[in-house]
Amino acid sequence: DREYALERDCTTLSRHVLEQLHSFGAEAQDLSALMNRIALAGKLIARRLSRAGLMAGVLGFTGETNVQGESVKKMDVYSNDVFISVFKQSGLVCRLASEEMEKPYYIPENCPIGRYTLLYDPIDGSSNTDINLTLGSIFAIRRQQGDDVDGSAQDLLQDGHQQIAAGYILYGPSTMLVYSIGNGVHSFTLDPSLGEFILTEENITIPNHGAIYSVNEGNFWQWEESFREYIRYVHRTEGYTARYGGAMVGDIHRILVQGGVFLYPGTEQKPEGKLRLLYESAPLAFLIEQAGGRASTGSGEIMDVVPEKLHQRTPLIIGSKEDVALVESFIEQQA
Ligand code: AHM
Ligand code: MG
Repeated sequence: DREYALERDCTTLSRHVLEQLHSFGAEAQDLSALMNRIALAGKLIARRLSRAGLMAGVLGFTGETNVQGESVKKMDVYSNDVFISVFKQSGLVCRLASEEMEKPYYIPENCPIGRYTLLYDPIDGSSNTDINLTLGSIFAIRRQQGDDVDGSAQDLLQDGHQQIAAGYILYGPSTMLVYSIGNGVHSFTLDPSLGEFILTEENITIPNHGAIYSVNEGNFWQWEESFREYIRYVHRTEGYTARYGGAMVGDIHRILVQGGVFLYPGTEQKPEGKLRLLYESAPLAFLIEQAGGRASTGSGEIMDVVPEKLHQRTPLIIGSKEDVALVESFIEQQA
């Protein structure tokens, strides 16, 4: 037996996506092209991040405030632009909606044929940007519904079941891409020397329970009592451990692999919490459910929430089935 690992090296993301697409019929080529472009965006962002500390003008703030009221970083802008650039002249995506743009960005030359919308958070965990820590990008693909004649994107205001693909790119010690097109969850690691994402694990399943709870406990006194009760339970019960990295792509990746629960509850000042439904919570919910986990708002499934506006926020409890159910049981007790 030769031990080149050639078989593994050749299991690239693009080959894998093609193999997954049997049930998509005429759309298969489109989806494979979409995933390839998302991968290219991930490579461009990863390349810039890996040299950020060596180059002038990459790190720090732009001085602007985005639609969320958050200070914008140069990497947020760059990464937002990367996704737009890779989808220009693709003929695939007529519009992109992101955390950094108040309204969707239209690519008019794609619109006659581009049947998809890309929803994305270009840099998840922005506070980690300037200190060389884990970051992510989150994405989801939806079919264009209707004509959106007035450009208000009303047709995007639908539940998470309308997503046809979702995933994230994790910028850690290595760059990983994790995706689902409704047929399991699969992870890939970027081999920088090949410029290819190579299969790491196919059909990932999240454990039904895990030791990790991941939440910003600095908000403890701003939560509803039910969340305080849950945290008190975790503190006095053996077998729990806290992990919170400031970028939920990293925290949720850990939970996908090891089990546990990530929470971002509502606070007094922000009853809906911080995280946005369409390009943060819903894509991650799609992915985690595909891996056998759950995602809840505390009163229902994330996947069932129909937003009223593009940048709508929602509380998020996501991870292993049993751990999500345990948090919910504390909410029910207080109700
Ligand atoms: P961002 O996309 O603007 O970076 O916000 C999302 C991030 C999550 O990745 C992370 O879990 C959370 O915000 C951290 O917020 P906080 O500092 O309030 O705990
Ligand atoms: Mg984000």
